[in-house]
Amino acid sequence: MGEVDPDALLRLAITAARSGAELAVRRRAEGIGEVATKSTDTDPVTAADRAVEALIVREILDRRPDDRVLGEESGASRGPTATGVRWIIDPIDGTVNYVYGLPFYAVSVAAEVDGRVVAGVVRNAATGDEWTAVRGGGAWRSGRRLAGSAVASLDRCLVATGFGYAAADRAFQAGVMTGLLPRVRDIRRFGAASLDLCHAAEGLVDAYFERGLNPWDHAAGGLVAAEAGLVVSGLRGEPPGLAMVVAAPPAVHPDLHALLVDLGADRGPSGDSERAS
Ligand code: LIP
Repeated sequence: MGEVDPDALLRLAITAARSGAELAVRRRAEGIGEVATKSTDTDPVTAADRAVEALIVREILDRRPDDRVLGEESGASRGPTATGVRWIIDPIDGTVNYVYGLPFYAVSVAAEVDGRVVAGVVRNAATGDEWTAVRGGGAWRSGRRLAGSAVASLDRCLVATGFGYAAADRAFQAGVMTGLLPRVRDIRRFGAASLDLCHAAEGLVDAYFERGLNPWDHAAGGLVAAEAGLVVSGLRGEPPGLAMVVAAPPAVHPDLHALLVDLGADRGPSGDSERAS
């Protein structure tokens, strides 16, 4: 497999994400139309989710036909990859916000080489805010290098988090909140994991954690957070994944990690099955 240039992958990711974001906004202005559901009755999918993903996949594979794709709506493309490159795509992360018109929904595109994310972009389609990262090249927003929050203690942390679509998951996560809230400054629930991770990378919040995320929710945002100097992990030595994604500055990650372990935050009822696309 020839050498793959992460900067070139990032440029393609940005081009495709911008086209996707433009289409998402245009489709919303034209009227969202029928909203279907997926894993539960409160897990929405719109025709725009599917159209945006199809556009992004087409733009990428037109340029790199031998790559593979994992998309929230279309699932994983089949067969071995001739290039070692796989694109991980969330066409509209924060679909509930998109349906309601809350300006917190994003196109998230990550490029993975031999199983490791090397480039990623998250674009808030409503505001045009865009975060990018290349592994080893730092995290950026509008030409400014990001460095996360300088918070020194957990009790001063503004923590972003999120909840699942299944009532049983939310009941479990509410229990974790009961134990966490007295130990931090406050929480924020914005409704899009990719944006939460980028907000943490920029220090707009101090830390983030969530259970039940799929690769497309955190692949690009996780690289942005890591390249901003945050520790991005699961719990108990696990990598970030379905059981848990935690992102926090090195100064507070150990305490947040320990608290989430104490609260059994990665041991919920049903977060173990990937949401069927
Ligand atoms: C959303 C995540 C969010 C989570 C929601 C949902 P979607 O992804 O970004 O963090 O709390 O439950 O999973 O469904 O909008 O692509």
